[in-house]
Amino acid sequence: MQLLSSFLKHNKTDDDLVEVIEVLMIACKEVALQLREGALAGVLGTSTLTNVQGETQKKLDIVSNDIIKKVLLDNRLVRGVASEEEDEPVWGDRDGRFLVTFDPLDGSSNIDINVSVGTIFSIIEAPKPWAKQETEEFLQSGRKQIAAGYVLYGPSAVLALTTGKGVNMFTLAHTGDFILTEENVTIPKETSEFAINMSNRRFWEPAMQSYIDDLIAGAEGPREKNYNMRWVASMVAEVHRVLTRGGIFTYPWDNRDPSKPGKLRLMYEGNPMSLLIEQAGGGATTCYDDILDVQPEHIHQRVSVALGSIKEVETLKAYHREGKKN
Ligand code: AHM
Ligand code: MG
Repeated sequence: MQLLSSFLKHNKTDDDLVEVIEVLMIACKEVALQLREGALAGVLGTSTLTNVQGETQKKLDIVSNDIIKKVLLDNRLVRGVASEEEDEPVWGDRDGRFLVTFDPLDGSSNIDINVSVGTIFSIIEAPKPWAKQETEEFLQSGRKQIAAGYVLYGPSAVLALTTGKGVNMFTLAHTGDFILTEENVTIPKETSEFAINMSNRRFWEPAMQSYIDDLIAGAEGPREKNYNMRWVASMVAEVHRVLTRGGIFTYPWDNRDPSKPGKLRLMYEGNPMSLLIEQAGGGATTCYDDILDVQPEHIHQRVSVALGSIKEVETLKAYHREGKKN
């Protein structure tokens, strides 16, 4: 039985990074407790507030954001945090080495129906720890991440973590420890399972429409095999399924609002999930380019996301390269 901290130390992870990951897990344990209590803790339902993206915030979005933000900013190694639920970065210790971005409770539309949600996080080095604290410091491409992961709050709470040397999973035990339960997670190269919100079909690019239509056509169609579909509407649960048994998950660009290249956010969702997927041998693309190579222009930027089993991701990219139309 290996505990998270001893696993990281055994793998020669930088001591400061171990400290920040441990601190983050203290916050995630508190979030897990709040979720478990649900209605008993009076945390279900919607607040009267909206976030910078105009989305109504659930009470638990705010509770989780406050817990994670406080725990991180109390640590001397954290120079600043950027959260999906905050308008601007929030600054901590000026000499801190790390910047942390997070989505405190992804999939929060699922909270009130008691379906899995999760916390997603990404850690980068502050480029100039001695300089003025400015938003631009966060605008680093996903390749610069030194650690990324999520905690899935499902039937069990599971941490999936990468520090750039593969992906490992840890399950939260009743003792409060995260214990290694899956080492060197590897995504199967091929799959027959896809995840997309089909109700948006009419808004997609023609290439995405024909790719999905061909999956649905099954054994009689050009792909010559049957595919199954899943949609939890909770990215952490979808990515966990993909890491566990393969698949392709996509929330692509659509033309509902031309100013938004997709629903998901690059810094809080796209980048950390893409690093996990690539580290487990899968692919993560905007449908054209690697998500990890996208240069962020602002912290709440959105991105088209398709990730999962490498061969399926390559096929999806080929449809887009060829601009396939029905
Ligand atoms: P959120 O960060 O506001 O919770 O939004 C992100 C979530 C993802 O977890 C999920 O993949 C997607 O939104 C579901 O969207 P939809 O409701 O359109 O199916
Ligand atoms: Mg989210």
